[in-house]
Amino acid sequence: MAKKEIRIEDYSADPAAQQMLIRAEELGIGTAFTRASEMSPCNIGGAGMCCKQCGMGPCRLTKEGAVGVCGATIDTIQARNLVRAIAAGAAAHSDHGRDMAFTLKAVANDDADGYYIRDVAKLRMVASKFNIAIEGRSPKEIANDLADLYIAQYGQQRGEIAPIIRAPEKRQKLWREHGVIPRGIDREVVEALHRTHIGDDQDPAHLLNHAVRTSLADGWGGSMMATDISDILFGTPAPVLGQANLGVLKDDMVNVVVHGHEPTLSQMLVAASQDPEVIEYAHAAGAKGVNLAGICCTANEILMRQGIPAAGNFLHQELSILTGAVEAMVVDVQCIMQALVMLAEKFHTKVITTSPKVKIKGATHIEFDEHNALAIAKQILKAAIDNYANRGKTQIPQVKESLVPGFSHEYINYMLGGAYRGSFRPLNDAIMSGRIRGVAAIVGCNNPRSKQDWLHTYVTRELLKQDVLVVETGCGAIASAKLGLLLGEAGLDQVGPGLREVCETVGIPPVLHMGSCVDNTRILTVLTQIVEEGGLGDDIDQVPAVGLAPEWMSEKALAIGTYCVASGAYVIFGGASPVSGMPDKVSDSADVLRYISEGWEEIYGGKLEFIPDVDEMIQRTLDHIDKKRAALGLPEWQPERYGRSGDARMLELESMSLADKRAALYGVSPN
Ligand code: NFS
Repeated sequence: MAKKEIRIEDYSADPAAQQMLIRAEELGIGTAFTRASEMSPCNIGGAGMCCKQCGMGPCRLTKEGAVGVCGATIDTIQARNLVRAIAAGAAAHSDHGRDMAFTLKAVANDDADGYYIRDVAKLRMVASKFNIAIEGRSPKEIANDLADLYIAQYGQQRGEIAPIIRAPEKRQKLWREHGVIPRGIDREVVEALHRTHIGDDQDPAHLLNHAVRTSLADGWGGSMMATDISDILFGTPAPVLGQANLGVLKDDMVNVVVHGHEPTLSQMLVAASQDPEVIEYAHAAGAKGVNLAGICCTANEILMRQGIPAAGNFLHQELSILTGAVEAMVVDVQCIMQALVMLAEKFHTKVITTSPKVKIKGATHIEFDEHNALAIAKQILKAAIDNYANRGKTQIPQVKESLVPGFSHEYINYMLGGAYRGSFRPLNDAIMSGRIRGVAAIVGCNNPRSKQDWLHTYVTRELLKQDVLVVETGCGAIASAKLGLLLGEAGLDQVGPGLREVCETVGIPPVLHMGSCVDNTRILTVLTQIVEEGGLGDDIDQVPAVGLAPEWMSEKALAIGTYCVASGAYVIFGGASPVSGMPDKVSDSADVLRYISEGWEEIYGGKLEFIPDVDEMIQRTLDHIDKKRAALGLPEWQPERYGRSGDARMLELESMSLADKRAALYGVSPN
């Protein structure tokens, strides 16, 4: 069969990406886009039907009723594969949190040159949640105790990890009843590996119960602590103006692209890039200075705090090198393609690895150490500046968009009520009245198996038309940013009338950028506060909200999806399910698939589903939101009731009786 011809426009919805893909084609260079189209995914492994847990296999269960050499059934194999993926995702996020905790400890003990406690209010708030004394104590004393407490969560063997107390009480009780509260972060990850070793846990439901416990060690553990500490050390995000896409690279400056996840390195590179000594060094090399730009979640970390531009999301890492204008790509951990080194050899770009955990053959390794961070950051930037002279012909796409990121949970609280009346009340009221139909969190990666950014932005646009408030993180947020959806005024004419009123009144974009992927815990905190504020049920599963990862690809995404489900959310992933089996060949292969949807919904009120069709994804989101609204006794969503904000509406309301006013505003019948 002849291979289907793929056009550049089918690879990416982003015009900057399209320009770079044309350049790659002209230069005869392959990228993840072309490699994905040349290599079909393995449909046996992809559907979770391959077991390679021991040396008797790998066993491929492709026939009805087939079992592995040890007798393992398809359900056991799929559950084991899923548990391992979730454990890897939880390990990645949580290990990031561990390093942050070590940095906090070092800062508290004056052993981390160049780092400071920037947000003392958040430090005090977080510490007081864990009954750490704050009155009359210095920030460093408090930070030292908090760091000790957080570090202890990793090695704890019994009991419950501390941050669990931040979930709604009803949810904690449910978790306790089902025995899924993590005892210690490392313990759950290790146990996931133990249980999935040959000859261990073989009951799919029992295995998946541990997947839940491991994911909670991420969402309400490692990731949540990572977010807390990043805010304490680098500041809790508030709206700033930023820019996104490859057009942020500059022809007359030394371009340093920071790619990866941990803000400890990127924040220090920001500081070093503004250091007079470094600027002088760049001038001497004939450049106007050092231009820093981010890729992936590191981009989000420095974008939402300092407004440092984002060069792009996951699939932009190779494309940025293809501009020929990047002197150094500095990477730490996670989502870094090995292809970068081979690609960089075709240009002058230096790939610099910095983490003791990640080395890539052919890359330059300059190891980062938080105790000596500023000096190392300067050394890295000087290596990039030295490389400026080697730059050849460049082609920087003149494509970039402005955006306003930085909507932390704390800022949302503030923006709705101001400094004196900070509250979630207005948001709850807007949802209760139907002005906002519900909330969707659209998160996760790019995946070259689908057109880059298209699913993210199509789903976002369609839900906005339906008065659904959208919050975003990770590479999904950068997708929306690049296509101009994260600016206050942009596209408000295409937003539903009720949501538009709220956005205009509060002065916010209809899509709120909440940070990096570890910051998905901010969404958990927002949902908890919505519950605590009252009027939308007493647990997260009652809130009219849905989580979506339309272009997911990483194991971290599976961990996030699972902790959101366990927290009560309906979570929809795009693309293929890793546990789909081959229903036409294997009769009982739908069991794990059904269990993580219907089974988990019965227990946790949330479910995990994989829906390849984008319109079905949107329809199921809206159906779920409406179902939750109805269960709460809220009025049906009626878009024609709103959209006339401002004085005209106030005058109309003034002439009404109190009962009619209530009916008009909240849909409550006067009787
Ligand atoms: Ni999240 Fe952030 Fe992006 Fe996916 Fe990778 S960067 S941690 S995993 S690709 S969203």
